[in-house]
Amino acid sequence: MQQRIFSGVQPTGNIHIGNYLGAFRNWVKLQDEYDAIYCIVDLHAMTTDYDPGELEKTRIETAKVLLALGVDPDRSLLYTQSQVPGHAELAWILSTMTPMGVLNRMTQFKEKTAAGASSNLGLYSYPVLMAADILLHRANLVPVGDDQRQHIEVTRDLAERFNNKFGDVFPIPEAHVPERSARVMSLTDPHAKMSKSDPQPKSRVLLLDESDVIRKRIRSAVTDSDPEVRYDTAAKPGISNLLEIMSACTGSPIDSLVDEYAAGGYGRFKDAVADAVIAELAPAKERFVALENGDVRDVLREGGMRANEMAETYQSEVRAAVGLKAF
Ligand code: AQP
Repeated sequence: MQQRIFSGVQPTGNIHIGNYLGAFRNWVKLQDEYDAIYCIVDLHAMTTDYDPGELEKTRIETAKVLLALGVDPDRSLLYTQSQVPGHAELAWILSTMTPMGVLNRMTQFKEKTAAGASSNLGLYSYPVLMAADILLHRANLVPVGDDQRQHIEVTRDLAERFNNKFGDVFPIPEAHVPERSARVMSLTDPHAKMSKSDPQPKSRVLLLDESDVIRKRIRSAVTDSDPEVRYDTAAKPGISNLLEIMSACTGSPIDSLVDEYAAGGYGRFKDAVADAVIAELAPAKERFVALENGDVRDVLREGGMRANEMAETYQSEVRAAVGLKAF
């Protein structure tokens, strides 16, 4: 049987090149090799402060970005999490076997609350809902950025706990993290991950940024005072981050980029990085403009119905296993 992949994205706006290079680019590639399911995880987006009207807009915009990047509804299933009640139901079942100690270790919860997010129960139990998202569809592989490794470990642990207690229901999924650019760093602080919620817009390049904005962001990226372009994440984290981004966008190995740009100063190198990012994003930006919101809604409606049918079949197996078989 064909292996299945599942992955999700929060419709929280500000989709950036980290999301693209770390995850979405693989989503597009892998849809030819795997049975692919991609989900706009709107229930997750409610775990931090949000505006309902804005959420409505960003759900459509996120789907539009994914379609523009090449997620193809004829080859993949694309839908929103709230269309499929099985996500929340399975999350509840899994939560009954999640030790608090496991959740207490989660770095994302610690980082988000330290940055000012309210420490609500939904944010705390985010990894349980994420495990449910993946296990609901019996996924074998989860294409994500490096920041999600810890959550995939929790998913594997919960799948094993469930299988040991109730029988072999879930495959044990694996993370699929790209070799390069799995953790794109902030342009204003190369020690922190590029992030949608960073209050500084200068910290990221958005997929929908105009070319002149992209160039400005990259030119102002924090680097260091020694003008040699060299890959050294400890001594030159800013330049190393730009090298990773450029390598991911051009396909050229980092060594050959270093040979080409070692001398000549940071200005020339940063301009070349900007050219590479602009060229990489241009086709998707054109397709984004051409997509109609109505068509995107149709894709999501259809995807949600199919995902719900599949989830219902799978959930009846879970209900039977845990003693909740339908009468
Ligand atoms: N900086 C990054 N580098 C590589 N991959 C990244 N991802 C996120 N940031 C980077 C990957 O993008 C996918 C979708 O992300 P998400 O929307 O589910 O996660 P997120 O945590 O909301 O994204 P951000 O930008 O990190 O936002 P905040 O500021 O809310 O924390 C995931 O596969 C993720 O690994």
